[in-house]
Amino acid sequence: MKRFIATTASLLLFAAAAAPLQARDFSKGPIKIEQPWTRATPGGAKVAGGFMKITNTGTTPDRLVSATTDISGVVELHEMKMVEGIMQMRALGNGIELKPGQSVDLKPGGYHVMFIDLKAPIVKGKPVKARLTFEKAGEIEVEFKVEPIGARAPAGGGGGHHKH
Ligand SMILES: [Cu+2]
Repeated sequence: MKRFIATTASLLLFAAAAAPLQARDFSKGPIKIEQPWTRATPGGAKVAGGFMKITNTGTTPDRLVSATTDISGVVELHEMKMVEGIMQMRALGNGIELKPGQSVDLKPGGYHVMFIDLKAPIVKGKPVKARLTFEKAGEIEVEFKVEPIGARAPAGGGGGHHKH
């Protein structure tokens, strides 16, 4: 019994030590980007969504204005919204505003980055590199971790239950 408990404890310790390595966070100036993730795409798919949490830790407003990547011809900033019972997606012509001290979640069913005209399928284990451009902070290079097809949240990072 003692041995069993010791083994369990060491496994838990291992899991706790391994967890921070999975979460990839990126930052530049006051802009902090947590856990960018996307999904593997089925063959022939031409679009994919990218998600992350962006925080403006500064005292002046900023704005995510655009993004680029090598894996798709176009990247747009989108919003998904229920309009009269119908889920609609629209391109955000003015980007995503980040007020001082504000965090914005890009997640399924809300704001997202849209990779359009994929040049190849997105596959698990091959992170997607992209550059996000902010009005004030400038360009930030990020890597989107690839979750399985149809995933609703990033794995291994607490499923979106961020500590505050
Ligand atoms: Cu979209």
